[in-house]
Amino acid sequence: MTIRAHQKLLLTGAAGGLGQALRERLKANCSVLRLSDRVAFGVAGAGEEVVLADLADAAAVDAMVQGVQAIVHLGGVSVEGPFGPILQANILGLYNLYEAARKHGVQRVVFASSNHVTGFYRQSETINADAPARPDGLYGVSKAFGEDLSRFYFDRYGIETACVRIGSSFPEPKDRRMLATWLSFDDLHRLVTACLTTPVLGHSIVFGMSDNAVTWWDNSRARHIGYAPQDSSDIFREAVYARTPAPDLNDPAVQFQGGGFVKAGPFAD
Ligand code: NAI
Ligand code: 15L
Repeated sequence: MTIRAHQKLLLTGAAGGLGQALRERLKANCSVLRLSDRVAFGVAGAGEEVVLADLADAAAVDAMVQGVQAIVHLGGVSVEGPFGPILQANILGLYNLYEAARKHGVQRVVFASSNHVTGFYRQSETINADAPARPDGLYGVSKAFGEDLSRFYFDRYGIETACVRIGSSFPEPKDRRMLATWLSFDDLHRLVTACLTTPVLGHSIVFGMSDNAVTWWDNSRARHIGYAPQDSSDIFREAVYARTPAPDLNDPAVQFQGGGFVKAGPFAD
């Protein structure tokens, strides 16, 4: 059940894949949904506001954040690549976001972190939120920075954050690895709703996954969030096995949780 816990909620990265998936779903969570991205993505509908902002532009981010009670932060570079854009969007941009949140009294943030914070754990390991970060690239490092930055803003200023280490959130799992990492769009919304509405969030790390039979992640440290996934990748297993080759166990992309990200790059800036 979705609770309309906030008057005005900000969704960044609204033009992206997950932003589009959450746009309609999040309207049930608030009276007004403010949507933001740096690229144009259409006009505001009923109950919506649209604010274009580049996360690297502190003044634009300040205006984007003013007047909201909570933020679902999806904006930023979402894959491994050259460091320049990652630095601007995921590091400087996140600092700008938390500074604006501090100035404007935002109480809670749901931060789209990533499984690539821990991508260099092996697929034969099960880890929980206490496992030290082992980023599998500069993108993963930027998300680890976001987890640390948000912890600082909680310890110092009391802004609560859920760092959601999203696995693979797409309409369906695309390959065998995603049978373990898949997060359905409806479960993503359930998880974001739980993060927005649990009474005491503090600073929490939660793995964003559906109820998949094979998993590398243990969410027992996040029980206080109250996330109960209702979907599973298991219904896709047979079809995924039929259309994909048997894995090469010597391939780092098969050995490590981060999959292909562990061997991506280096990229020229
Ligand atoms: P996406 O790449 O489709 O969307 C990201 C959005 O951020 C884009 O619309 C882009 O224009 C915007 N953006 C990029 N740089 C920006 C900047 N400097 N200023 C303002 N906006 C900027 O990514 P997707 O799949 O929707 O993911 C959303 C978030 O979730 C990302 O932060 C990503 O790292 C995270 N995530 C997603 C996963 C997935 O399976 N889809 C898995 C793990 C994490
Ligand atoms: C991510 O962090 C990316 O944003 C997404 O595009 C997927 O590649 C996902 O991880 C994944 O690991 O499958």
